[in-house]
Amino acid sequence: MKNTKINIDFNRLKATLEKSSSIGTIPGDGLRRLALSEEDKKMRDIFLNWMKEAGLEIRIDEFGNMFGRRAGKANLTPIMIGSHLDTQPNGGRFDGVLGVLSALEVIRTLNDQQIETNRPIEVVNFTNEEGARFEPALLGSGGATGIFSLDYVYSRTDIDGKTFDSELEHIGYKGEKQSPLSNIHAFIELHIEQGPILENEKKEIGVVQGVKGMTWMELKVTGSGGHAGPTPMNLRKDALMKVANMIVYLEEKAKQWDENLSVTIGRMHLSPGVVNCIPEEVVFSLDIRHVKDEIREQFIKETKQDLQDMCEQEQFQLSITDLWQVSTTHFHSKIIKKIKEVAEELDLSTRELYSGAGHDAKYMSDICPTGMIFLPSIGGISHVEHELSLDSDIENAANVLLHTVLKLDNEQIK
Ligand code: HGY
Ligand code: MN
Ligand code: MN
Repeated sequence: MKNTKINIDFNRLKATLEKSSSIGTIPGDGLRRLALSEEDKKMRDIFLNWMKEAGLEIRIDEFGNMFGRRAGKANLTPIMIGSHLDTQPNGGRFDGVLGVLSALEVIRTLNDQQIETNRPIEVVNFTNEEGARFEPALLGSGGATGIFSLDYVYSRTDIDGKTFDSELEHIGYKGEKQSPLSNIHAFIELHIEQGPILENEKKEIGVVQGVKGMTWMELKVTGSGGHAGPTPMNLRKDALMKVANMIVYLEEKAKQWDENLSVTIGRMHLSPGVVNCIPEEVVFSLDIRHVKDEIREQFIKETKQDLQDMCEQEQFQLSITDLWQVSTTHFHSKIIKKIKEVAEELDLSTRELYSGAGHDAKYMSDICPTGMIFLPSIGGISHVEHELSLDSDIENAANVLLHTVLKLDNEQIK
């Protein structure tokens, strides 16, 4: 840390992070803290306590989003900072968590330094950012910003058929219905990059320009079942063999299409799903992302047609369900500028980039000036147990968050 008046207390942030890293642990240094699970509840309870200890005014909304407000001198619109505490089933210790705990550290530092900001500062933990247990992603921030209706969010079910509604009730975080978030001065989210750019280019801070657009779909291929033994190969309509061809086609088309296009099949279920029965039906997910909406949309249009043709040619049925889609988000130019200024004032090297990962900042950007601060991910990896970021990078990014808040507190943005 170089030439600045105040710093966050990194040892305290590290201890806070270590406490979080002990909730929902899985082998390989990872975390399994699925939204609205017992582990999520445990972490929420601890975070709630930390917010109370920091003297914050607590608010929990109908989506289980947790807010903690530190009053400002004047009753101005707040600066909001935060991210998510839920993880992937094989998640790491930093994705989302760092954004929430760094926000808490900013509050604790302002308290230590007895700094009275002009504006209220609000810390937030958004529910179900990952979309791992309840699809799609960003249900908490999407609900809070009025994108998703309460009924839609509450009706989402996990793999066991449990609803968001019942699970939120069960963990005791179903708050009061509130009107959609509005009148927020700015939202800043600190997050690990989850990609290789900052590390490869040896840059300390990522000044995020926006979030890539993405589409989630579910495809169901239906063929014919049968006995694994006596059924001749040429008489089969094996849904899994068909899907295998479709996947090879998807990979080849994506690679030829554009190096910035990503296509992922993350979830698959086949039935009947036993050794000696020919798969009759396969259901699988498709996650398609690109920073240019028109490129992503054109790829999807062509792919849908090609996959239909591939199935019809051999009398397979294909049904495609659109689960979720968001267009590319471009963050507020003045916020981007401020984050860059702060990083440079702290003598930190910067790199502007778009995020390939989705974030709550995407929906917050629809309702207020928004920006993100990235720190490097070791090996550029995330959504795995051994996701890792260096202490020095964590400290740098948290200080950029602190000073961005202070800079925004004194300046007009609109
Ligand atoms: O899907 C995403 O990019 C985020 O991790 N939820
Ligand atoms: Mn995240
Ligand atoms: Mn994630």
